[in-house]
Amino acid sequence: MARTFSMRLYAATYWVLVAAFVYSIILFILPELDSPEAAAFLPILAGFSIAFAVAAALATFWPAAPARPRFWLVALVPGILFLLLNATFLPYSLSHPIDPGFTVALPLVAGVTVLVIAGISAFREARTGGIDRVGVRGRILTAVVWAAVAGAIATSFVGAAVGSAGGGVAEAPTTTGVVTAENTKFLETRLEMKNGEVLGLFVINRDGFGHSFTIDALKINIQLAANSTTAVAIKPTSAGTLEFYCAVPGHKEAGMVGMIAVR
Ligand SMILES: [Cu+2]
Repeated sequence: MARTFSMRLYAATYWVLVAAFVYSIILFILPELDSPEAAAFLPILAGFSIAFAVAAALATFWPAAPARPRFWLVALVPGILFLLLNATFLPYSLSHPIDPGFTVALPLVAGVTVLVIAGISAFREARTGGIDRVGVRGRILTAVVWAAVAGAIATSFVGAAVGSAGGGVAEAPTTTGVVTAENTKFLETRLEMKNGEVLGLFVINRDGFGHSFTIDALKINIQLAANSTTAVAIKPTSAGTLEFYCAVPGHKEAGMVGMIAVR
């Protein structure tokens, strides 16, 4: 029995996900192995990469696969499982295209969605003797979906290269300071300034992944691209303490939080 369009789409999508995983391991995990967070994530990501590769290989090469309806559903499990495991991080990554996580999160969500649709279609086709159910419209729709995903990823690369600004005030600093993000921690956690001053802060991100520099009280929320330096001008509205932190889920708890004492 020949493979239908859904079955070939299913196999191709799994290969794309394997490629995205290998990409993220090489780019985000291997350079950061000295951080416990990255080291803990490596076996999980490697394990899922292998499971995805096995599913992709069976969907591509196993001669009996087109005649086994249940295979197409069972092989969905690793994809859906990985999506569920990352459910808490995905909204942040998807809404922050400047974050390198976006380059992984978008193909992951789009890929698993396509997998589920193609898997159900392949299941029905395998049950009914391998008759191709996807017409020209379905194929055009598939091409449009993948073109949109590719376009969004390309845009995020351009955005990351251009860097991001925003937040802070458009005034010349009267004093300066530095905050460094390294291994998902802010190295400087106590800064001081006088009320009425404008603090010109250089925020250095030494990590190979994105962070944010966020001060809720001043409505400052700046995305820090991987290995970048971002300048922000801070003008407090009153004396007191300003909390700054990274808004990426889990990072504040990991140590990305500090205070600016305004006297
Ligand atoms: Cu962070």
